[in-house]
Amino acid sequence: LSANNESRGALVVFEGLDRSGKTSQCGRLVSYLEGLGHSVELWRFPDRTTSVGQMISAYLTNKSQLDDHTIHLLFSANRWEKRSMMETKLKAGTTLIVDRYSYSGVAFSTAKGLDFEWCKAPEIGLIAPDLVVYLDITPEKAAERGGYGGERYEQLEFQRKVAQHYKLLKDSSWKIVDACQPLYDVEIQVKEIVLQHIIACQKGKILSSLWS
Ligand code: 2DT
Repeated sequence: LSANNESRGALVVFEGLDRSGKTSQCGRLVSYLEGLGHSVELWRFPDRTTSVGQMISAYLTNKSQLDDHTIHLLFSANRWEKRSMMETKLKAGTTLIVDRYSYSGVAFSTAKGLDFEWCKAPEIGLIAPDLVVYLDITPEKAAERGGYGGERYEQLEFQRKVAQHYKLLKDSSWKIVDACQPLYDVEIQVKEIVLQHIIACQKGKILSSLWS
């Protein structure tokens, strides 16, 4: 199943509320795909390693205060600064498993009260995912999983709003997976869906842009 030179990698994005299991599922999936011989990388947004990412990290950990529009644009800039590398990797045949993307950007900022179309605008022209896996869990169940960290946004009332706004973003690239199931059942479903999409990309599915 390893990619040949002519086939591209798939852009697979994981979205969902905090504590929905995104990070564990992404990690397990990447190990599984590596085991099958795929060229695959695990990415996440925000990417806190860049200078923009460090500003975002300071904001999320309450070490700095920023206007809501400003932080929104920084999250977007953090994706734009990785865009060309993303395209290069995909075209070279590497599948990217990405923990959060533009949907988090729009869902979280609109949950604070920013305008939906305004929030989408800076994302236009970024690479559209081939697949968005939405790990679906109610905010209450997610909270029961214990220990939101101390970061901004990790509060039940706010997560309720985020959940409502995620729903407005759902399109044909989304697959909703019930994240209340045992971890292992979620994992099996995720693997199956993702493999189908990797194969479609190898067969020549074209790359497209957000939000068209
Ligand atoms: P992690 O806990 O997954 O590192 O996320 N967020 C994320 C936004 O508000 N806008 C964005 O564009 C992205 C990618 C979601 C950190 C927090 O940042 C939020 C949770």
